[in-house]
Amino acid sequence: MRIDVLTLFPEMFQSPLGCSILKRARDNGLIDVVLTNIRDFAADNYKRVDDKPYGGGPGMVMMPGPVFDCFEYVEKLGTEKGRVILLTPQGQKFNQAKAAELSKEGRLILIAGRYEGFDERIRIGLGAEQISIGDYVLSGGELAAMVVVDAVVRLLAGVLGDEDSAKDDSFSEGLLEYPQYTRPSSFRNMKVPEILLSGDHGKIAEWRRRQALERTKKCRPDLLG
Ligand code: 6GU
Repeated sequence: MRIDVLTLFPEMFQSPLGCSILKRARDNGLIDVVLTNIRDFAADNYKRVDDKPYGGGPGMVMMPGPVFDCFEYVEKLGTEKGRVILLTPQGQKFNQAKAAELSKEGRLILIAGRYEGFDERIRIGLGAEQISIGDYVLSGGELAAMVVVDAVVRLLAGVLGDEDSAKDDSFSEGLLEYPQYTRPSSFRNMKVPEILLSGDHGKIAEWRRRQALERTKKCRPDLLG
């Protein structure tokens, strides 16, 4: 998968992309992440990318020109058109189903905004879909873009080893994950449930399923519908 990210702060992405699973996926050639700085497409000598909102009001709005020019440059870097996604609090809320859907694509083009928002003509002109990662306000779309990249990439074939397979993850079956334990079997007088030490794989699977259900009922009843 090719992932292009258009952002005013490409340096924010270096650390998440340079560690752990995302780093391994890049090193193994499973994903190609290309960061492009929208400011490089500013038209004036001050490198301006934002301006005051028409009609007044607080904050600044991302100008359409630099984002369009950046997008047109980035689009040509790849062979396929890809899904174009604006990260904005106005978007559809991101979830595991959306991550699975995006993981089927050959190319994603993510656009992270700063300031009070994008000039509306960016969304309309680029035919972009909008994604939000939750009902709270971030200072910009960069962290949201990283969340989307991480959730999508770990679903790609070959990214997770068998050891950290995604199939038992919370949400993948519409339930939270069952409780996990590792050594020691007794820690500060808290014991690992006996069943997990029993070696009876049928019983263990049944216990885990019941725990996942109970946990979901208690912590996230909304998931059970
Ligand atoms: Cl995508 N952007 C911003 N600025 N805030 C958010 C968000 C995105 N998703 C949730 N909050």
